[in-house]
Amino acid sequence: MATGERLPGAPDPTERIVLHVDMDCFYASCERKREPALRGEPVVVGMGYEAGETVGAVATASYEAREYGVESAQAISSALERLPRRAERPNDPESAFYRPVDLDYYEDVAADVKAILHDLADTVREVSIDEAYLDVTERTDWSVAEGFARHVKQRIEREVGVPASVGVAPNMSTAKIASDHDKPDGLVVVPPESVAAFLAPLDVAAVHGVGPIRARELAEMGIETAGDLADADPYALTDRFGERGRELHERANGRDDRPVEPTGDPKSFSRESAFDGAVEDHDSVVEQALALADAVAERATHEDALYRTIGVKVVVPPYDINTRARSLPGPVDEPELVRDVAAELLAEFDGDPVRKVGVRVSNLSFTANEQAKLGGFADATAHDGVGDASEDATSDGGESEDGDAQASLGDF
Ligand code: TTP
Ligand code: MG
Repeated sequence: MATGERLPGAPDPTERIVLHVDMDCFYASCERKREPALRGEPVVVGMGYEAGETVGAVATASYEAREYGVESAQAISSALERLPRRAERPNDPESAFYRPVDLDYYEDVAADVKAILHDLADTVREVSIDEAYLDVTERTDWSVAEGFARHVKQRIEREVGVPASVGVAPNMSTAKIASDHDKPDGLVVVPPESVAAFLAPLDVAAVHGVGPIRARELAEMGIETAGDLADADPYALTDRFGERGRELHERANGRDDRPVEPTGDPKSFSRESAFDGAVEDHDSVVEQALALADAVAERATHEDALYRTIGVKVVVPPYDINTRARSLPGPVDEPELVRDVAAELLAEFDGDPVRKVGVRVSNLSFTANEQAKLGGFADATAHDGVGDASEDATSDGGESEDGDAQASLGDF
């Protein structure tokens, strides 16, 4: 039954083209924009370097300064040991220009960059002052993606005057790794057929979510490259790191089906979880889905969101993604209804092996609408067992629960 067909015209999540932009040594580049004499020189942006000051940290350093070991979050005293102030050593090339943080100015520059990004993509997810994901599936094609990415870089450089690194890949996590791969002034395109070969040789620390501590723990398990992580036993990773371990395994394998969602109110809340292998016992699948339904409904309640559509996602081995959804007559906040509808939608998959199950509420409204709770359709719908609710299906491959760039891959 659940053979993984998609509705005609429904987007295939594996066919996204995602572009990740991360500005190079951003604060330092902004300083160079207004003070061109700093171009090509070691520049350190931070606090606490003025005479009489001793406490402060480096916000960022230009790549010339990084060659001396100066880096973000370092104590300013350590930076000054490595590179004294040019003001005090005018003729010493092994010294740096220190500048204070001027966030207002950097935000102005960032706004100009973001305006260009919005012009170049239908969907832009801004994740920090100097970083954004673009879904450019409709704007380009893999055969010309490199030219498109070059155009993005050139527009930023020409119109704003600050350098960016760009990564292009079929999903967010791989695009982020790609933008980081050849910094500064990087441009790395990883088409779908190259994802595995691109990731495999990278140091495991390149995988987003692997910091120095986790990298050490992974090394203890004999995992040093992203390829090692991709080949590792996901259950061993889950034992050691919990659900996060599974996410890292997915990322190392280049799998990440989160759509690029604009910042702001989320479009949906969803949770999903993978089984240890394919599960054929329908009751177990439903039981898991009910727990997910509760978590999703709780999240919606917490965010003051009403939802009009309740959906499920069922992944059948190897990677057939099936989504089903039902729309209600009006927006509700009804945890019981999420459970009931999820269980009903899953009935279609009774007997199918299931690798992963997810629950989602969408069609959200955030205006506190007490009417919905007090007056009417919520109760009516629950009464009727949603028998008169219209049914539809979505195949968007899922949406991120909170959309954060570091959001759990377990969300859809
Ligand atoms: P990043 O993008 O992490 O760093 P970057 O742009 O300076 O350098 P890269 O070329 O490696 O991307 O952060 C963006 C800005 O955020 C950075 O310019 C300064 C600020 N920042 C801090 O203030 N403190 C920090 O610890 C970090 C990491 C960044
Ligand atoms: Mg940056």
